[in-house]
Amino acid sequence: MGIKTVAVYSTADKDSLHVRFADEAVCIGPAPSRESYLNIPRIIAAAEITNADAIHPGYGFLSENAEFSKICEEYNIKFIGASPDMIAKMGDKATAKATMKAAGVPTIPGSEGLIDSIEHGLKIAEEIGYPIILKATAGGGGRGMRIVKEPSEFKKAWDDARMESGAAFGNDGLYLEKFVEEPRHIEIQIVGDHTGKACHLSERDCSIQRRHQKLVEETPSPFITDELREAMGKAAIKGAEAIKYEGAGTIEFLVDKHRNFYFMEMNTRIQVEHPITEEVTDFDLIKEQIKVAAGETISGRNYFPKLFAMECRINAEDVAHGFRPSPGKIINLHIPGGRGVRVDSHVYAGYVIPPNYDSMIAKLIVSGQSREEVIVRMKRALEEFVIDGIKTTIPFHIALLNDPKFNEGDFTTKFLETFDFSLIK
Ligand code: MV4
Repeated sequence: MGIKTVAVYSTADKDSLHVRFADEAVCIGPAPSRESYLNIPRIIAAAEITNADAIHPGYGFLSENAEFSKICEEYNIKFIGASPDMIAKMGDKATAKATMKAAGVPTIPGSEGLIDSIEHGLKIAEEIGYPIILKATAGGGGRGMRIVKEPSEFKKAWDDARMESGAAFGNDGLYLEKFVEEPRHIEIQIVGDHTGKACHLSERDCSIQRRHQKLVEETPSPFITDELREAMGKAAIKGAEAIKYEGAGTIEFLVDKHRNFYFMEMNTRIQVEHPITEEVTDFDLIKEQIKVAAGETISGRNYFPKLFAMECRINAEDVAHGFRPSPGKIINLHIPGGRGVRVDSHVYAGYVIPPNYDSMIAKLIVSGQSREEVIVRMKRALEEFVIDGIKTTIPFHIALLNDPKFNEGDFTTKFLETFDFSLIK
């Protein structure tokens, strides 16, 4: 777009590629994120001294922080993301669910808002039937959640979930819903503009997760029919337009084995897995975010892609030892390429992966004409990918892509719970 860029970085990231490639770079503090990437005054100061018009927050750290969005507003720096009110409303999961339900988006049967006592919770659980799940309203990513199979387990689950969410989020509010067994995690990418119009870019299947960390995402979902895609797309747009959502966002759904779908959460940021949607739609989602932030309107049409794409997250982790982090120096690096192969990364040969942050070091994104083509192309790319000096999730991905059930597209969010990791080097 011809826009000049300023990178901010902590001392731990001084050698990262984004720092080298940006037009300017400002160090905002030491490795601990509280003192750098989460330190709002330092980031605002970096924007002010470089005369930045806007801040793109990426997908971690302050990307869904209402306070940061508000402070950017106050300092006349355009936050390329959701408004403070939107972040707050969707960040409170019980409020988000009630908002979507009121808009006519299907939600999982459960409490109307928060539960105020064990007796109250037991009564609702009795009505909807066990198993149920208790969820932290401030949660997300699986923290502060407890499954309750029968009334005798309720009190302990309630106490544990309250304690955990209070400690983790400073908010111990819980809501309750029917527990959906063996669901799929399927999310719809949406983009909205300032006129209140939203469109969708179809779905991503993110069911391949381990401990709430996504490892592989793909589009289209092998489980989704054309009719279901249309219904989920319509529901996502209805939800987005009801809240006048502006920018790129994701509506996450749980899909049960009967292909009923239910709103789960909304992400008010660009996500790690957005490139698979880009590969099948030809949208540059970051460019869309910038255009919408600059006040442009969207085309308004919905996308039902004919192409297929998959992303494997390459993490610096030792799969054979429970995916434990494996930071250190990359001695030798070969990045795969060719038609339909995209690698998004900040690393290079000689780079030292710091132990301070998330262990994702690259995204390998493959596209093609069919799911079968994507899988063979992905296997070829994974085998060509050389990252010497550290352990990575590449051997896991190769094993997964050789799994018959995965090849059939027969998997739910529980798939990796029974996956045999023992043969992976
Ligand atoms: C659920 C569920 C089953 N039933 N809600 C996990 C993270 C949070 N975003 C919501 N999660 C779940 N909510 C009901 N009513 C199962 C999960 C869940 C899950 C969801 C998506 C992807 C992976 C998951 C792994 C375990 C549990």
